[in-house]
Amino acid sequence: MSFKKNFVWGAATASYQIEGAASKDGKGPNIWDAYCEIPGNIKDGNSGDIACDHYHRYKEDAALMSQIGLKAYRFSLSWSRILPEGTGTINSKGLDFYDNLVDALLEKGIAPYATLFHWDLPQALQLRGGWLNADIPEWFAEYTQIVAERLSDRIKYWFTLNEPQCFIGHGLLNGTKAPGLKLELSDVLLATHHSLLAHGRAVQAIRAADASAKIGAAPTGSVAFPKSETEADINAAYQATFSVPGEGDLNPGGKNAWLISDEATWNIAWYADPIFLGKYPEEGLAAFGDKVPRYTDADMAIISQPLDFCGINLYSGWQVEASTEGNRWEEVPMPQGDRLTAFKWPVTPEILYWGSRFFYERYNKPIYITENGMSAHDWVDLDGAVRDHQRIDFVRRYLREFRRAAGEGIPVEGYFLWSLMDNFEWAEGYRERFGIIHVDYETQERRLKESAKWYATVIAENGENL
Ligand code: GCO
Repeated sequence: MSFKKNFVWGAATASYQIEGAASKDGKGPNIWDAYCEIPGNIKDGNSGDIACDHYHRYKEDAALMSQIGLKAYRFSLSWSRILPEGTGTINSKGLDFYDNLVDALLEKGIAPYATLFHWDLPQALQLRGGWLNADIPEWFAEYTQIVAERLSDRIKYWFTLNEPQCFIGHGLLNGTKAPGLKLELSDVLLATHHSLLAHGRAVQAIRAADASAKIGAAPTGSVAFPKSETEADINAAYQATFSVPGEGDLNPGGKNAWLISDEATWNIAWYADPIFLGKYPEEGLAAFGDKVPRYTDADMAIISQPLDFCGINLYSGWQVEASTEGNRWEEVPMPQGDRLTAFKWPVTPEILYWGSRFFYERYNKPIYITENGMSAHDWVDLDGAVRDHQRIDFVRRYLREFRRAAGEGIPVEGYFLWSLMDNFEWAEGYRERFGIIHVDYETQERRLKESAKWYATVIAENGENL
């Protein structure tokens, strides 16, 4: 009852969070470069200008990955490094960087898993309306085609968009992430629709370059898990996981109280149902009413291009039970003083089992956990070690739940720990450390934390002794 033999043990990062070299070698500015310049947006006035300087240190980083024994590395490509204006002229040095990175990984026997978009939209495209512009699916297809034509001989696994819930919900609705807009719901839903079309057009572009490519999406979400394993509670948790709260539906049932309380678009089904099932969820259509943009069957056909797997970024969830009062579920508050990460996110390992099970039930695709991990108050001890025992315990508990899913026959393909290294945590700047590799931002010195050494053992034993 364990992980399959060729289970993919990996770690993940994203371009803006680690690369640095913000204006090096012809890279164009992206919305995060612009957002970070505005005082007050980022803690301590920080930015990703230098970050982990991965752009110059990728070889060293690939060597560290190899030391940990990673089988795979999930990274994202910076659109404006490759196309400084978002479309048109290609910056060949930008493309070379990813070419070299992929070669460095393959040399070490590490499979590259590429994410095409992890939030860093070219600023030039933002100035043309960004996700609100109906041309953006074509812009994204153009960029994807360039990347796929150059790299699909060596990259065999692709993700299109990382967490549209975040770059739309946080970026365009509540304005807490770049580009920091607070749009009307109808505009947000239009941007969402364009992002789904962009996903579909990218899938087509990758398949055109390489018919054997394996492609998935990487949405996120807050999975609900049942208080008990009765049918009623399990059903309540499933319903809660895929529900679509309506506009003004503040914090329904306490949902996501820990994360976001007022986002109509923070949910799984509105993004994932069109992709995997070819339709928006009825509940959302009813809740959003005439705010939903007009769309056609042809749109839905593009959006629901066949995929090979389902990736999910899972960090924290919420517990529910069947309701006795006519609601579909009740949230069960976590005990006072329960485990929280440094970011104050509840530790809820159950979601790796229930998330995999629910996503597989609903979408019927092999599952990758594309991100999971925690920020902790890590520092270098006097003797030079970084003893992040809470991260070890966290990952261990989550992986045990994931192993349960594997044992029950759910096709779980792989796990990407977030993150390979400490990095720029968006509006939090450098305060939240998620890495299994410690980064000293003054010297750029890397140091394996205890968790990296522990993870190396887990990988070597294929998760047998968790
Ligand atoms: C996300 C992103 C990552 C974050 C990580 C920790 O999930 O928000 O994919 O870029 O850094 O999740 O917050």
